[in-house]
Amino acid sequence: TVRGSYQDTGVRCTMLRGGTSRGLFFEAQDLPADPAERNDLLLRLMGTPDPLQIDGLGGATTLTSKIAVVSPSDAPEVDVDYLFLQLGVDEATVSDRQNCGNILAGVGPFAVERGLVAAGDEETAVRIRMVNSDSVAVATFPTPGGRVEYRGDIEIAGVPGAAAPVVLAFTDTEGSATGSLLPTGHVRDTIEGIDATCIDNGMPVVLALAGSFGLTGYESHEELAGDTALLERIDAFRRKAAQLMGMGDVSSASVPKTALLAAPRDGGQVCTRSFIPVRPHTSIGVLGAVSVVTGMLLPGAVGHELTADWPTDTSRVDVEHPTGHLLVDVVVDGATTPPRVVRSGVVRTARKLFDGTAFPRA
Ligand code: NQM
Repeated sequence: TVRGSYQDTGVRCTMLRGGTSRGLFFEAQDLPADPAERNDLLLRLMGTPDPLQIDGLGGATTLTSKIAVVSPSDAPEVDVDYLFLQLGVDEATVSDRQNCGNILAGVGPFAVERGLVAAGDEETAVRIRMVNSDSVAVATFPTPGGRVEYRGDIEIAGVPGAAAPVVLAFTDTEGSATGSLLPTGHVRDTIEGIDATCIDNGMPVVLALAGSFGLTGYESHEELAGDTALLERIDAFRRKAAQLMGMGDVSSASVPKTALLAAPRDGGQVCTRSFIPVRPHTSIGVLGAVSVVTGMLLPGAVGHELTADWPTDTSRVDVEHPTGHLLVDVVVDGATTPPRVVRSGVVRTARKLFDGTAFPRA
């Protein structure tokens, strides 16, 4: 059987850290073409379902249970297609309903390593179609002498040490999972009695002020993770929001995420606590942060009042999160109806951790 053969031969696999996530990267041709068979194989490689993933390659968190499937693209003006799959940890779930901007940081280097894209002499720009959201990102990273250079001096919050920059520029991220930037049709809604802005610029996210949930917004990850009553409220809130966003029943989906906002307190421009979708994030997702900032920039949105202090001469927005800062670049043209995203982007790093053959459990 197919199962048996993968246990004997294994599967060609590269593990990379992308931003603050870690994932298994595959070429599509090395995986079963049938999605059900592919998902079954991926769960057995990752060691899901098991809270420790002791018999697999996962790291016992959702941020380390991620998959990238990469293939040459037949779309015009695109080099490779990238399908992101979020695996559960203790539940046997595989979801293609969300994208991941952190794992994305590893896709360009992976494509060059595997010869899917020819490297430039100094740096390489890889045009990546993000299949989950049918949008394009351009990843630019150093390739001196035609080889990917992972070493560099860029530090990002949540990752020890420094590494080479991977600059990610996004286009067409509006409505990534829902079809529109403001999926409820409003810039502000009242959900479960709480003022909310539902926004989708790369990631569907529901924004609310931390104060609306009786929080300061400066709670630690552990405090939030231990507050069961809060997490239940967050879940009810995001499920109701999902209905208004036309996403249907999301009880087993990893989207929409929730982001709670507060005034900055560490030199940034907003302080965030995000939930993916119910467990608190140790930092914040890339596309999650891009969506948060996009929402806040819209007049009338939750948190828009905080943007009054933002410098007008820069599009670099410093987003505070539980373990540091994430700088995102978002430019919105609010003069049009509906508002239009002119550009968004972020700087990440990535590192190849191993390249070899991965063996699934039975
Ligand atoms: O928002 C976590 C992460 C993410 C997603 C999650 C992400 C993004 O931090 O682009 O990267 O939302 O589950 O990797």
